[in-house]
Amino acid sequence: MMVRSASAASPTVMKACLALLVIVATITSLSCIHGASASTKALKYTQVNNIIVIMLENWSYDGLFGTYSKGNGIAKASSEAKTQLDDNDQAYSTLPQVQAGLPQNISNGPFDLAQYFGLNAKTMDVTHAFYTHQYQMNGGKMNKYVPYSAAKGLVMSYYDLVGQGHYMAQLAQNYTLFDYWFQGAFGGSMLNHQWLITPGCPYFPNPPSSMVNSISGTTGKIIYPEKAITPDNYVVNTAYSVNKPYPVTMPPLANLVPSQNTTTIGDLLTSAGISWKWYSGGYNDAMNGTQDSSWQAHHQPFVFFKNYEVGTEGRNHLKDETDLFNDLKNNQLPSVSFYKPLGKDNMHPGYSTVGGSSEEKLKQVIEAVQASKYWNNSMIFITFDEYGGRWDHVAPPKVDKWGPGSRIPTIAVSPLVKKANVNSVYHDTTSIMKFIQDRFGLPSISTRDAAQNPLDDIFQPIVQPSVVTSSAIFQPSVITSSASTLSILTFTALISFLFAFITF
Ligand SMILES: *[C@@H]1O[C@H](CO)[C@@H](O)[C@H](O)[C@H]1NC(C)=O
Ligand SMILES: *[C@@H]1O[C@H](CO)[C@@H](O)[C@H](O)[C@H]1NC(C)=O
Ligand SMILES: *[C@@H]1O[C@H](CO)[C@@H](O)[C@H](O)[C@H]1NC(C)=O
Ligand SMILES: *[C@@H]1O[C@H](CO)[C@@H](O)[C@H](O)[C@H]1NC(C)=O
Ligand SMILES: *[C@@H]1O[C@H](CO)[C@@H](O)[C@H](O)[C@H]1NC(C)=O
Ligand SMILES: CC(=O)N[C@@H]1CO[C@H](CO)[C@@H](O)[C@@H]1O
Repeated sequence: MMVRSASAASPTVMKACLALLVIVATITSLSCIHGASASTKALKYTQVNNIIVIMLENWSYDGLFGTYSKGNGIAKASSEAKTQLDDNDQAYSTLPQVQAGLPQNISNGPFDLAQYFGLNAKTMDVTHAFYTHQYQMNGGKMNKYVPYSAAKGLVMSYYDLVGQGHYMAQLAQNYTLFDYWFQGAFGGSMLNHQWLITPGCPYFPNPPSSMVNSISGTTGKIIYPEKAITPDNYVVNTAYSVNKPYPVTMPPLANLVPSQNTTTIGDLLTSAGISWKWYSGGYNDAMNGTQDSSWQAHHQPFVFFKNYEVGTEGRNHLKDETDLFNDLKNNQLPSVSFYKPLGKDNMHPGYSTVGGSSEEKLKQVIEAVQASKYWNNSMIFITFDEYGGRWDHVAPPKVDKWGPGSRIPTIAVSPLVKKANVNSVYHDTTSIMKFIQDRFGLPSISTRDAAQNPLDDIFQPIVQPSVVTSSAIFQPSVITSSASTLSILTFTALISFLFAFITF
């Protein structure tokens, strides 16, 4: 502004003004350099206008990315973690198999499933539940997955997703993949969808006793079969809300979880006046009572909460997948979007595949964002709810009694993130709410998200403060280090000052 209005003045006055401006800019930038980390961090976050979170289903990190040489994969697993023990703590000679089509002579250890089943094949669902998961990890040795799974040796299988050229693997290679990112809580899908929106478990006062686990006094473990609720009434395994839309198969009414009243990330966004939506494949049909057979009501975390009951203001935030594509097309994407594909498109073993319609749906969404006006300032997180019962070799850090559980694949896709990058800082599902909080200046909800590591280290090096770069005097491109900023500025200021002085 100042530079432009000066154009009417005499050249001498203009040069003097320019010189003065440069000096001011230099001093300003010097003070910025002193406070560099804080201001640069804030700048990184404010580049992001739209956050899009895509949650897929039931695969561990090693299950999909264990062969990617840039990350901490299967090649780095200890033989203790690779060698599965049976009920009597003896190593299996070969993996016992119950999946039709898998031979009984596969060696005890991870194996490439593509030798038997391609990416478009459906294999059985694999046991994964809150307590069982902890027993499988065996105090961090990661060697009891097979005896604690109904799918037996199948849990040791993986796909070489990078080698297969899968679309998601390309994204992982092109943008930032996390190789030390864990599911927020132990166990399965219901709970980890909850942990995406709030760091805590649903509470069910006075639940039916048939739903409550009891702990054996002798082993200290649960008495099988594993049920949905802890002895102190927290819902940790699959259960359904009293609120619509209901599951395909309706459980007894007494088993439905009452509306929850704890704070979610949605509540924080709403209070701050920041737009957001949760989009799901199959939502409209499910609300109409014509659910797709692969509709999963327990993958709809907001539905469990009082603020999002049918008829509330909050319910307007819950939308169908078709609305996501329309909002992108019509330039109406909210600041924060969550996207949950329908069961058949979510990569979940048993009713979905890693290739086929799941891969295609992911591609459609990413390409729709890339084609929209939002892409340049967007941050897309592709993550998984949980490990799906599959082996992973990395023991999670011990944080609290709920988790975190196994490593899951997570990818940050954005023109703003480092390219071909692998991030190895500890993160879990709650890192996504942490990112949303950091971007929009929202408070944390509990100690878990409060203590979570920030994600500012995934950004590419950034252009320095706009007070410097918007000046018409110099057009620095990307300045990556404070040292070079300082020397360029000082040099330019000296030359300008000298030049102005001579002209006087
Ligand atoms: C398992 O047995 C089959 C048939 O005898 C053989 O072709 C295959 O190589 C064996 N696989 C392993 C991993 O030993
Ligand atoms: C990843 O980058 C490669 C090389 O630039 C490109 O050919 C490929 O289309 C990209 N894929 C995706 C999904 O971004
Ligand atoms: C929230 O739910 C809990 C558990 O059901 C209940 O004890 C508490 O009174 C509720 N709080 C509010 C403010 O409704
Ligand atoms: C219900 O069905 C109608 C007709 O297919 C559709 O227009 C509507 O969006 C559906 N969903 C809801 C929530 O009403
Ligand atoms: C996004 O950035 C690219 C490259 O900097 C630029 O060419 C394009 O115009 C930008 N798109 C929008 C919608 O701003
Ligand atoms: C269970 C499973 O393997 N598949 C998905 C993923 O997890 C949830 C619960 O853990 C299942 O209900 C869902 O079918």
